[in-house]
Amino acid sequence: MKPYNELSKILLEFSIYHTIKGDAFKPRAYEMASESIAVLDDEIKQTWKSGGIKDLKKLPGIGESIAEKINEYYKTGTIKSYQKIKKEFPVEMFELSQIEGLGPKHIGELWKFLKIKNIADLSQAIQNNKLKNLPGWGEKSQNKLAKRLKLFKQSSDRMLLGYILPIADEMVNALKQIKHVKRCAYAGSIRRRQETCGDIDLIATTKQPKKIIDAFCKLPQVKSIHEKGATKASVRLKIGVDADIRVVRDEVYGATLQYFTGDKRHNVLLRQYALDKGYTLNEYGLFKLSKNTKIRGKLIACKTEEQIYKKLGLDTPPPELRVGDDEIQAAKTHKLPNLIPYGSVKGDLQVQTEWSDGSASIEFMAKAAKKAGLSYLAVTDHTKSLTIANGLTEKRLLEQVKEIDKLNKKISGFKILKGTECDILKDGSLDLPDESLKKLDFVGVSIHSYFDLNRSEQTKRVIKALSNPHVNCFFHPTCRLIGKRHEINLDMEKVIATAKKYHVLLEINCMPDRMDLNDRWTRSAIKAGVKLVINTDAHSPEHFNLLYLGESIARRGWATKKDILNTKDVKQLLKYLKKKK
Ligand code: DGT
Ligand code: CA
Ligand code: CA
Ligand code: ZN
Repeated sequence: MKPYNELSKILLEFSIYHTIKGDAFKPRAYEMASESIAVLDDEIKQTWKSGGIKDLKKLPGIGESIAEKINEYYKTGTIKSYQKIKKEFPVEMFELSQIEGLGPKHIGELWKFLKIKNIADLSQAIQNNKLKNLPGWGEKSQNKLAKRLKLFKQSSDRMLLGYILPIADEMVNALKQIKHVKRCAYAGSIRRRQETCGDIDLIATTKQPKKIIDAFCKLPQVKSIHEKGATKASVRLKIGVDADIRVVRDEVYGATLQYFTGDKRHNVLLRQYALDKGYTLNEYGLFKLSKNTKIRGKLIACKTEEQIYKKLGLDTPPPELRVGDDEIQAAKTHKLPNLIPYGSVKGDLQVQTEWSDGSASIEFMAKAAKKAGLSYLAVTDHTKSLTIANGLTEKRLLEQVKEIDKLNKKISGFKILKGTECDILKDGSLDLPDESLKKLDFVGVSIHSYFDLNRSEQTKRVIKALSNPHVNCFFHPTCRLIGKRHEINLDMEKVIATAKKYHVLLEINCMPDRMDLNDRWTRSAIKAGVKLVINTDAHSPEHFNLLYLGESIARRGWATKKDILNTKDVKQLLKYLKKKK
């Protein structure tokens, strides 16, 4: 589902391969390099072009040997040592690793015992009950994997917003460069900022449709062409989804954009609403209904969306709200919310550093956040029970607190807050004692274990954690990973009420596969009067650029600026947090 490019896939396969071989350090380095290349390929290539291996090595998480491999790939389009690995071990490691819970160790075993190379082989083996008899597997783990495989297959034809939106942007920008193009935009689920999208829907206006269609079909993102007509085309992209384009005259831009933005339910309701008022609405415009159905009625509006909604007596709902729920009613009574504008978040309150499983130092992360336009962040490294993430003990946390004090003296115009992402243990107690929590500016808590508890146990566990007087925020509350892990079984209504009672903030986590809270729970929380924060959960510097994803969810959840606490500056934020103490 991620648009891993070839190089980032290769690097991830190196990581998996070295894990299978029992290497302790290489895997993590390759994994981080793979992530960086997936997100920042263009920038990294630029760095390489201008400064070669030497500058590549300066990037966080890229050492000597990885820099050499990246160099070889950019130069020759392949890596020799990688081809050698694939001969010895001809397994689609990347593909298989996309299934939650299928780690390198398992991938190695599945090849060793059953010669499983890819997803197709795996499905077959599960169907034939082959896994349960493997050493260390059993019926239960086979069933669990079968479920995860199903979830993976269900979602594999949709792409996460965080990955598809930048590509849609690139395509729109490329088409806008063409002389004959007057306007160009993406519509559909991407414009509505849905958490996953089925395809890219583009609209362009021009007097020369053929030129635009030709240019669209030749974009570098395109892999093959499904259909190429005079005013529309449909293609397959290299990243594994389709893109459609519709080319129209500039006069009807508004009507076409409205129609193709959807969603379908919103359009159906709006069309019915228009009919009731004596109009008909389609992708070419809003027309007065004529008594004689053979004559097309008079054109009323088509140039802009605003014009169309206005002629119908409605305010224009922002695309994020167009879901066919109660937005048309709100538009009619001027009750649409004043949504939080993009770019409103001033500080990031969940940031991991190299003290636990992040890739960069506190100072580096602070500088990157500042560069991304933020004025504060909270360092929230994991705590000790999360051993795989090198979680902090009380002692190390104290050392970190001292280091942050020093850094704050050194850096100007930016504030680093002392925080934690403290694990909620199975019984709802916290992984750090109150004495440690007391010393921090910002205490976030989260669940990273026992995802399978039943509803009443899981809810009790969370309520207990949130009732600790030092807790400020509940991170990624439902723990779902889109396409990989379902929401944990939690009575969210109760959790929201608890957050309200104890003044605990709920997080909207911006990681593309988390987006947690989602739009629905965001709206419920706001209705209940709970304050929220939007955090990137950054593990490396480039993650600060993901804030817009959380803002998308906030907007889809009808949030205004005042609902999101980290739109405040650091002074006001600290004042709010102190009230609790
Ligand atoms: P997706 O691609 O599954 O993430 O979701 P959308 O909403 O982008 O759906 P898509 O690509 O099938 O169509 C784009 C928009 O075009 C959709 O939101 C509304 C409009 N549209 C497409 N087909 C129909 C239809 O049969 N009736 C109506 N009213 N609108 C349609
Ligand atoms: Ca679409
Ligand atoms: Ca479409
Ligand atoms: Zn976490």
